[in-house]
Amino acid sequence: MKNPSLGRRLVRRGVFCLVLAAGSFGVATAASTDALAAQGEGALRERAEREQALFKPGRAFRDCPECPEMVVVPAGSFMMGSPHDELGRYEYEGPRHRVTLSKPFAVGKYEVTFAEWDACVADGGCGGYRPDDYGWGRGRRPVFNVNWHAAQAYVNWLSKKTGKRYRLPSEAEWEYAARGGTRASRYWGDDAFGFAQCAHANGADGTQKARNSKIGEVAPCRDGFVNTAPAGSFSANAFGLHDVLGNVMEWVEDCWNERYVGAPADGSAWRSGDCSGRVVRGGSWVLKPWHLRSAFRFWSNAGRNTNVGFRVARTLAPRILTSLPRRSGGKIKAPLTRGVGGFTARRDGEAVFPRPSIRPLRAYSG
Ligand SMILES: [Ca+2]
Ligand SMILES: [Ca+2]
Repeated sequence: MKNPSLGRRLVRRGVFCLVLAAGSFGVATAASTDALAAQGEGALRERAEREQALFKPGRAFRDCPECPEMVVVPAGSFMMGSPHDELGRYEYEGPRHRVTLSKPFAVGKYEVTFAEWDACVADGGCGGYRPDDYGWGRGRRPVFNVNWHAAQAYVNWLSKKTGKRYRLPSEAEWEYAARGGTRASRYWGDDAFGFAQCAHANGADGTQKARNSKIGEVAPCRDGFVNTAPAGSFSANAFGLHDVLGNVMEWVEDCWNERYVGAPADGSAWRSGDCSGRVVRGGSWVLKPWHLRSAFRFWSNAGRNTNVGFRVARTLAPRILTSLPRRSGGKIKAPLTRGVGGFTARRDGEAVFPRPSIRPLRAYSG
């Protein structure tokens, strides 16, 4: 990376090998009858109601049997980064700044597991790559040995499979989701020395120390896991998300920047900076208590290692509706859709509607 002093600082702080070696909108032309018009309107309203129900904050859902379970996170505003007096903070967690997410979005309830990854491979996705679990177990353990590009392959597979817009969370979305509305350094409070950590997150702990007395400082408790833990072994935060802190660090979309100066304030990913390194968040099973904080951030390059996995995010397209199908030339043009609402999502997360006959209605309240 471009900043060797940063690496040295981290090594001094004990991050050790965190070098982290790593629709077809077919438009049907229906008969011009009032009955069909009413039918079209009713179908659209029904779809809108389904979307509305789906987007209720806190709701968990799954887009396919093999897909990760998702949770709807509400729109909101928060202060990103750590305050100067937060114990264990790094300079690159500042300056603290306000970020406003104007729309709800969905994020994985858990880190992506080996079982979920293997389903991608079995379905012909993920480049056929089968990451080594080092004998720790697959199943519900979080996948690791996946670099940022591999994570992209997974979300692309999910998007293709479901027709939904799956992606990595932006760094801002990740921190907002991890905080779950809290301002403390961790979602369970300001637990600077990790006394309460073992009930909430899998980090370096007494269990690990018992196995290897040479490791340095650990949380003064036992969480029961020497390395990774099956997803959901620890408590959820207020948004219903598990393992945001600890277990494996999580890739986000953003390029690395040493400071938040110039960072997006709208929750979007920061796609400029040093893009040879991508941001990882949350600390891991091997990291010290001061790394398991909502504001802690670091980067990794294209390497693979046991520290880093990911969780997915999903754009929730705006609720549709409501202009009725427009009559045109004595015809009613009604969309035949593959997905709810009949829109696709662009890369920037905006919905794209197939025809001007339906206008998106920004139904979110910030
Ligand atoms: Ca542990
Ligand atoms: Ca994690």
